[in-house]
Order: sequence, then C-alpha cells, then structure tokens
Amino acid sequence: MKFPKNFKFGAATAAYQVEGATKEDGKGIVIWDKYLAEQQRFSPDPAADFYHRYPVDLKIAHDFGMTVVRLSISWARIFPEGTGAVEPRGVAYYHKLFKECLDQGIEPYVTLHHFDTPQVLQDKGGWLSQEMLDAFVEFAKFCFKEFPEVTYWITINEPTSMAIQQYVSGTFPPAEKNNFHKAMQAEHNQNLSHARIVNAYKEMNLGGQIGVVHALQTVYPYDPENPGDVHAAALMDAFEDRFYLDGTLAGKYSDETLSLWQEILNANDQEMIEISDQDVAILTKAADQLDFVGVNYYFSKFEREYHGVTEVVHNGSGDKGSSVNRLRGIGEEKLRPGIETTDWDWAIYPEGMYDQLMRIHDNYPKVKDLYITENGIGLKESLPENATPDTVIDDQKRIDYLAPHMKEVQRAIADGVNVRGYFMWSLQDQFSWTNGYSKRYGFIFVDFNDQKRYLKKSAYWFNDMIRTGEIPDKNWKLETQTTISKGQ
Ligand code: BGP
Repeated sequence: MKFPKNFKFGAATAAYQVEGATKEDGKGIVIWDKYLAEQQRFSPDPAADFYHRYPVDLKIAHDFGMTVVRLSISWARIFPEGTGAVEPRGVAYYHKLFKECLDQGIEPYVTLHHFDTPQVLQDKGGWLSQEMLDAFVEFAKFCFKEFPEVTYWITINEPTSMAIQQYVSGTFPPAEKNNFHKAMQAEHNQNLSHARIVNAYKEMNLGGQIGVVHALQTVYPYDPENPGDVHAAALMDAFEDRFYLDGTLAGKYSDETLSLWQEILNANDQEMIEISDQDVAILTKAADQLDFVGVNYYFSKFEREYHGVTEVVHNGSGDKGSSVNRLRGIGEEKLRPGIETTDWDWAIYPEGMYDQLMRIHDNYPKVKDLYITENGIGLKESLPENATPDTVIDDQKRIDYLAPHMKEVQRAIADGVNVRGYFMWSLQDQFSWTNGYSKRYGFIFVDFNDQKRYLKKSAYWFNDMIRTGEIPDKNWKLETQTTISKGQ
C-alpha cells in the first residue's frame, strides 16, 4: 500500500528542547528556566544546540528526503518580557532559521506556543490570566506580520499536556496538584486564545494555513464488559481529549463532555467554570475557519473504575513499571495483559492511532485536514565506544515502533481520513521536559558531550519510505547509507 502522492514526510522539534542558548541574544526567562534550576535534575543548555547548529540538522533532514519540519518560535526570544519591547536578535534568528528551511526545500510548520510561557506572564497567572491570553494573541499577530515566509502556523502545542501537568499532576511548572477546577479553566482559556488567534489570522487574510496540535492518547476501558471501566474511560477522555476536541474542532462543548467534567469536579469538591455565550461564539467562528488539526499520538490508556484519592507517580527516569496514575473522580490506569510498554511505561498500541483518527473523522465533521504532528518512541541509546563519524546507531526498536503506527495511518487514510502528512518526533535527540537527556527520540543521534551528530538506522528506513511511498517490509536492511551524507 502506498501513501498518497503528495503526502508530506518530516520530523518535529520544539524551540526549548533543541535550541539551548537560553541566555543568549537577549532571550527572556521562561517557566522552565526557573523550574529546572530549582529542581537541579538537568539543564536545558545546550540541548541540541540548534540555535547554532540548525543548518547541520536541516541539511540532514533535506538529505533524507524530508519536505516538512515542525519548529516552534520561542516567545521570550522575541518579547523577552512577554509583551512590549521586541528583541531584534530573536526576530533575526527566526528569519535565518526559516530561510534555511526554505533553502533546503523544507516547509516549516511553526508552532507559536510549545510549553515555554514567558515567566513574567506565568507570574501573572499564566493560562489562568486575561493578561497572558491577550499577550499571546498580540505575540501571534506580531509573528504573522513579521514572518510572511511562514505558510503553516500552529497556535498551541498540546494544550492538554500543559493544563493537566501544571494543575493536576504537578509535573510542569508551577507544579500545582489536584486542582481540577484550574485545569478546566486553563483548558477553556487555551481554547479561547487559540480561537482568537485563528480568527485574527483569517482576518489578516495572509493566504497561509492555521491549525492546532493536540496530544491524543486513545482511552479504552480496561475491561470493556465492565460498565464502571467504560465510564472511567469516558471520564478520562473528556478530561484529557474531548474538552479540547469539542472546543477547537466543533466550536462548542457537548452536553456530554460538560456533564462528565461536572462529575469530575463534584468528586473533587471543586467548582464548575463559567463559559459564556460570547466565548462559544468565538470558538465556533474559529472552528469554522480552522485549516487543520495535528494529532500527537504516542500511546493509549486503559482505565479502570476508581474512587480513592488521587495518586500520581511520574516515571521520569525510564524505570519501567514505576508510574502510578489514579485520579479521584476519573479512574485508574491499568495496563491490559499482553500489551508492551516503553521504559517510561507508555503502552505501545498502534490501533490507538487508527481509532483516534477515525473518531476525529466521525465526530468532528468540520475538520478539513489532519496531520500526525508527533509520533515516536523514547529509547535509552548510547554511542558505541569505538564510534567513528560514520557509525550508524542501530535503533531497530524505533523502526519496530514506527512501522505498525504508519500502517494504522494508512488504514485510516484508506477509510476516508484526510491525513496530509506525518512528522516523526523527533528530528534529533533533544531535551525532554520531565525526563532530561536519557530519553532519546531522534533520527539523528546527538552526543551531548560534544554536540556531534550521528545517524540512526531509522533515518535510512524513513528515507526508504519517502522514496518509495511505501512502508518498508519486515526484511528491510540497511544498505543505503553510503548514498546519504551526514552533512556534518
Ligand atoms: C509531546 C511534546 C513534545 C515531546 C514529546 C515526548 O508531549 O509535544 O515536546 O516532549 O511529547 O514527550 P517526552 O519528552 O515527555 O517523552
């Protein structure tokens, strides 16, 4: 089976995870700078030093046949204080970066917010404050005017990961726990500022496209025959996914989504948020004009009925089996027997990719185009002792993960879902927010000691798929490395 002719293949990155240079050229402080310094677990510098080495990585992307790459603009490089004075060196950097992409025949898909809120705006309440929402809209409008070379914009990356990790699981700064009310308010505010940005972009009539990227773990009942488990899965889905899908893709929250949320809040003795008719009008207008939705799919969840207290243990070290996820008023995560997980306890379940795509297709008919904007596997990988610049890292496990997921993408396309492209997470090894540097995702191996690049086997496999338009079969062997340079 072949991918459609104009299907776009590429890889994804995010500013804070790749750029490093967090104190260079007048960049302002973002929430992670302070949080990571306090935690003292790992430093965001130099990450993959993309701030200086972007031509190397983009050349590799080009050499391997990619035609699209996801990048994000660090808001604090442009507005160090979130609003007000513009830092021209930040603006100049992104002009250079986008030019390099286009010179390499790569279309940049540019995210405006990928987890790195300026600290000054978090101090004012982050997603919970009107000031942050207004500032975000202004930042977006500035970018639309300043960077006409960008055709594809993404408003927010994974708003769900932010809201829930900031206010419920406490794994993202400001690391509050169990505040479901705040999480819901942040979710609604993100939806609203996303919608205002989409509407502003369309009013500016710039001729490009705008979308949003959601993290969508497909949620299943642990035991589909047990009504309690079925309900727990519905609660988890409303909490993590549906509130966003309704808000951004339908333009209004369904009664069922709101009543599931009400149940979560009741169970936690917390109040419902207010949603005005005016808010809904803004959401609807944006959903009608949205060009695409990006799906970040890594794993699925299996939920069991649970009524105890909330208990979350995050596996941020790759210590398999160490994570716990029990949320009062929602459910308890419990892996179905026989399902493999990564070292970070993410359930490998390719069917979840298909089911998620079909659900968007079936339930959100306004959606025009879809992309897989992230999909990949974090692995513990190291450089062999006798490595030479030509060493290729054997990441067969990544290929074993990607192949069945891409098959599910093909199956969804065959069943009528308009998937236009696929971005593997990630282009190069980089800094992972809550896991540091040991969870590697890249096609390009980065030696974080000296920033040297090495290629991984999966990059050649991916290149084979781009060239043939087909997923290489199980017997695929690495034979092509001499034809592609590392561009180092
Ligand atoms: C998504 C984010 C990325 C990236 C990826 C892998 O949630 O958009 O920024 O980090 O997941 O997650 P992690 O780094 O936690 O393994």
